[in-house]
Amino acid sequence: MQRAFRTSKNVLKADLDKAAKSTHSPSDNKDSKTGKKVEEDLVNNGVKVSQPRADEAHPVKTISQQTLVKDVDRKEEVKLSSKPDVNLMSGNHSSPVRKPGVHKVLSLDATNSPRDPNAVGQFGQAVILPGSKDAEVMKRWDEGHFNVYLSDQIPVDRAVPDTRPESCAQSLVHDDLPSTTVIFCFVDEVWSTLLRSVHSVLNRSPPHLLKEIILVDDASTKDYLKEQLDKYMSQFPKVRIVRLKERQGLIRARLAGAAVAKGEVLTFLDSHIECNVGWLEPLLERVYLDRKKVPCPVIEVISDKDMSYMLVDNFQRGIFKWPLVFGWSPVPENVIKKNNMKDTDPIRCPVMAGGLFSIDKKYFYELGAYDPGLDVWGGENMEISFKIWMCGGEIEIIPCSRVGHIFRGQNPYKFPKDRQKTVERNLARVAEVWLDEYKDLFYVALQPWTVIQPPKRDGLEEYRSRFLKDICININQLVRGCFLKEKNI
Ligand SMILES: [Mn+2]
Repeated sequence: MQRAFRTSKNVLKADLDKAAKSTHSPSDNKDSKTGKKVEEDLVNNGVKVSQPRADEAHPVKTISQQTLVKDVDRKEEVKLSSKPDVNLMSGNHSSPVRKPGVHKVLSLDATNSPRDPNAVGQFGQAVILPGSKDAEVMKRWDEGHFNVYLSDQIPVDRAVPDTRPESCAQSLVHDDLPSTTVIFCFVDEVWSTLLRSVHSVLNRSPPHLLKEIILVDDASTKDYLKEQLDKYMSQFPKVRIVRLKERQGLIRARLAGAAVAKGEVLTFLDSHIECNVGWLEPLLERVYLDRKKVPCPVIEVISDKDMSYMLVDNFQRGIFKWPLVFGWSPVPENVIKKNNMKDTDPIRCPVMAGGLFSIDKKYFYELGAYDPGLDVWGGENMEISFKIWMCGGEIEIIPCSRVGHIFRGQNPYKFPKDRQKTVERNLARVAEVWLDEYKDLFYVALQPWTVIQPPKRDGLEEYRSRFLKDICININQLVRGCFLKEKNI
């Protein structure tokens, strides 16, 4: 499956040549990720690749809103979980033996008050604003680099279409799944999208599995994110706010959230998302089956213009191209046929997009969490992905877990230092620490783009050896292992 990894020296050489010829645009000023653009990329290249972003979209599937609304109306029978069976053994055997039961995944969608079916954007429908609102829309666009004016009109707990493959609602999960802490990190997030993110988790997660929601405020400057947010969130006992005194960037903000998390599993989410029904249990089920599995939901698209909730193609996996550029690639047709893959089966991925995933908390720390030498944002998804695969884990996309995400044309906030340099420096560090001789592929591919100095090696070896020593293999062993498995040797 891991075609992004290569094995022999010949292939290495071919990749170096290819990488040297390829060009990479340093520009990140792409238009917002409309489905059309993504599909064109796929047609042209087979693989969609862009600047490294932790929050890339799957290719969008075009579907009429009518179909979506029909899906929303479909009533799901919700069965409440029965308590796990506990058999107390008789005689001298005093320890209880748990016989885990299973239940149909809970398709919960609670609200505090009845939903208004006529509300703006209800059911994830596209909203076309009259032309007279254009000036207002443009005025507020830069607050979040999406249609903030429209977002503010949409209920914070709107319904979205249930976009899961048909049989997901029938799938079984264990009664005794681990609990999770959901961590949102944000800086100057738009009020309505932050609230919608939090409500979607509160409304659509089984309460016994949601230990808490931690909001990490990475030194926001907006007034409404201070007292007003404290007051609003105080009505939800499960929501806690952690304030960072100085801007730390996404990577260290996540570490701050993880440090105080009480759940057995950490679930990282972006702060401009909407979780779909039944999103959580399928993720926790994978961790329950193997604590080293790192499941990611399918990332669906909330339009930055009309705020509609859009379906994405199935069978997409996260890959990277040199120089460690994240992208999506469809699982080849023959692989789907050969493995008799269903649209509900987990899809193993070499790397994750990075914005949304669950991970066993203990395993996260066994992996050394994120390399603290990484700065602000960028490259952390590559770092954690390599460590997961080298250290006994697996990254999976879970088609029965779906989360909508607003894809913005650009980051609405500033990097403390130069954005491109920060990301490249992070990627170079990841290559230096983990990729051994494969790091040459990174530097060769980078050359047409920019010239950077490799980071000083001080401390890098120590960082790696701390984790590699006991539980991890190196990149060569990983590549060889994947190759041999694929060839059934
Ligand atoms: Mn995002």
